[in-house]
Amino acid sequence: MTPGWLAFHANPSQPRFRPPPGAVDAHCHVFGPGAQFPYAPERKYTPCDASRDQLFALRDRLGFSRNVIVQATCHGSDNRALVDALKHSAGKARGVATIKRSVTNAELAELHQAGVRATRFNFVKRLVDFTPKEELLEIAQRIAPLGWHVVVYFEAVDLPELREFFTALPTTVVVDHMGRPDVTKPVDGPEFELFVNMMREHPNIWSKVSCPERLSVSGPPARDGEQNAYRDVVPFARRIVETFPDRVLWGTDWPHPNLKNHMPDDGLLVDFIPHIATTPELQRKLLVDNPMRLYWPEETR
Ligand code: 0GY
Repeated sequence: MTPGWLAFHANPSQPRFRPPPGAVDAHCHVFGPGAQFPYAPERKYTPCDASRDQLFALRDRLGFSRNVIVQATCHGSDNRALVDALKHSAGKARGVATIKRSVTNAELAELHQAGVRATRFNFVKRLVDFTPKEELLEIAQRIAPLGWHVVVYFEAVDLPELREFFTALPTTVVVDHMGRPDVTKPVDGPEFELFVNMMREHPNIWSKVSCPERLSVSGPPARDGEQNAYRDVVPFARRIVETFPDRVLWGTDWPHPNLKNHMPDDGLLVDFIPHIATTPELQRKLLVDNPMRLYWPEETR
């Protein structure tokens, strides 16, 4: 297990970019507090405590209206912190849980009632132990009738091996962080093309264009120049937003678990949005229409 953690940014700057009304932060987490909701024994890192109230305060500060809270590996399949946050969100948060094959129908119904609308399959080897694909497929078949979808997290080098599994899933599939492309490679090179092609051929596959701070090699912005923030990630995210404007989501990834060196300023992450979604229409789809359709469909009919 990785010892220690980096604390999230204590005083994020006020973004210059104003998200459209009703904007959704569609990838963020709550952690613990560990004394109340202990971290999973099998976790590979220990995060900083990050409470629901701190998340909701950040939401308001950044100009967002809603959250999609994603279960991270440090809480394993114990979704209590997530459910607690959903229940205290006044309907402004929905969730992505981690579930095991042994989950009962009653437990699924309880998660649904709390606001869970998806399950997450994590294939990032540094984060999780291996789960056989037939188990995951069985879970996907259990959650499909609830109208839930599957969120997948993996590294670009593993896509050739995982593609067949992803494209066989019976639900909408949302890919975290564009499948973690190597942004030192060309945006139209074979590795990213494999991902773009998968989305092109499978209209049920969506992508989060999130986490430039995890993908960037050029690094964070200088204090006075967010124009250059994570600039090497821009062509990748922009390509996905412009090619699939109705199947993209964006999130802060607060409180940025498991980052070893650099902790982003969440305000500057929001200022990254107009670089990747360059028109008000693309911004509205990315931040409002798409996440609402996926997580609050009853409000968009
Ligand atoms: C993220 C990214 C990471 C961690 C997790 O579930 C997790 O622990 O997703 C990571 O280390 O890249 O999206 O929060």
